[in-house]
Amino acid sequence: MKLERVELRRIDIPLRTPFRTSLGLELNRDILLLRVDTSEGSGWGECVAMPEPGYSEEYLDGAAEMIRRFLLPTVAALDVLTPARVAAAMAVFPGHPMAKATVEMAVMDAWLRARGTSYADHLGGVRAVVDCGVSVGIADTVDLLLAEVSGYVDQGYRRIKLKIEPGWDLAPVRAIRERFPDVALQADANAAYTLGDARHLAALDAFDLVMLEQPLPAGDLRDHAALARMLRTPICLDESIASARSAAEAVAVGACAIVNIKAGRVGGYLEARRIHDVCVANSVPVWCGGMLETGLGQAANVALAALPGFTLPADIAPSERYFATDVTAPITMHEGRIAVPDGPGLGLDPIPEIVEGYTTDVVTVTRFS
Ligand code: NPG
Repeated sequence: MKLERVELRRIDIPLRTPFRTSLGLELNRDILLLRVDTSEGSGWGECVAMPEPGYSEEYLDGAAEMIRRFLLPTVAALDVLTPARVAAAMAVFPGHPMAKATVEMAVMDAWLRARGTSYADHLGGVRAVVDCGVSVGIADTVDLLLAEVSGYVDQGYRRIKLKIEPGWDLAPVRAIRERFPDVALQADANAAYTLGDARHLAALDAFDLVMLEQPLPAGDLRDHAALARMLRTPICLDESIASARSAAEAVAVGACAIVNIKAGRVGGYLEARRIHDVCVANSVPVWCGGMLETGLGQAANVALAALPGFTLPADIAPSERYFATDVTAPITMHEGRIAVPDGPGLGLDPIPEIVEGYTTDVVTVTRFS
């Protein structure tokens, strides 16, 4: 399989509900979709970088530039394209995991479609359905949050995750726990605290959380380990885990008891699977994170979440949670679960007219060097 033509397509697809995190990001979804045409057919990738750096140093224009100038020429120079070879070739460049994951995702889709194999089968999925959790952004008031979360509980989500930050933590968590004593509840700080906040964060222990996600900055493994010793609530890491190697280190130093796996954060689905394997070997439960993806990214995430070590509900929700009209046939949830696609590749196709309607820019590349 050889690379023949690539399309970098920017779409502007409004989110139905504004999503605010401790990063101060009010996100509208300006998204980069990558279409690769190869000698054996086409595939799609989706870049999870946001328009601005914040969650990590990557941002959308930078990722697009990285893909176009450096990753595509490297991949096009390969005589035989396989997902593993593509990932290995891109590894000569340090960093840029979201850019790399986009290219790997598209090549893997094309390669699997040509072989009639689904993403889930290729990655080693064992489940036909995955449990959905919902991630709830910071609200203006606790009453508004209660109303929003009530809706999600009624829709059947199997876990609620609340975004927290200094000034928006104990009160919203307490209110949700009092109203919904039995719901599986967790909090995500997106690195908004320091170890000096340990006593304050320990007050979350009263609310029986499944986990506290990424309380401290990404590089602070030692501080996370110290915090973990002071809290009963299990610590989960997201931003800190960049690779299977860093997952092994975080677990070894006691920085986390649970790992959030996002392919975009770690450079692709193959590295995501290796993190899963390291965690399973260490009896550390994992779950699949989300970055407000369209149906394309969600399809790949659902496939990943079908692996055996993904024992906690994912940040994976039906299309209607995110967009009035998704770029694929809508992903639907039944009794808090989403079915793992079983068609070749991603198992879902972008709908051309819908994608066209959202498109703000297309760059086509046919000569790679
Ligand atoms: O995809 O349902 C979803 C959203 C999950 O909360 C979510 N993502 O920190 O994990 C995160 C967060 C995020 C989204 C962070 C967008 C940055 C940008």
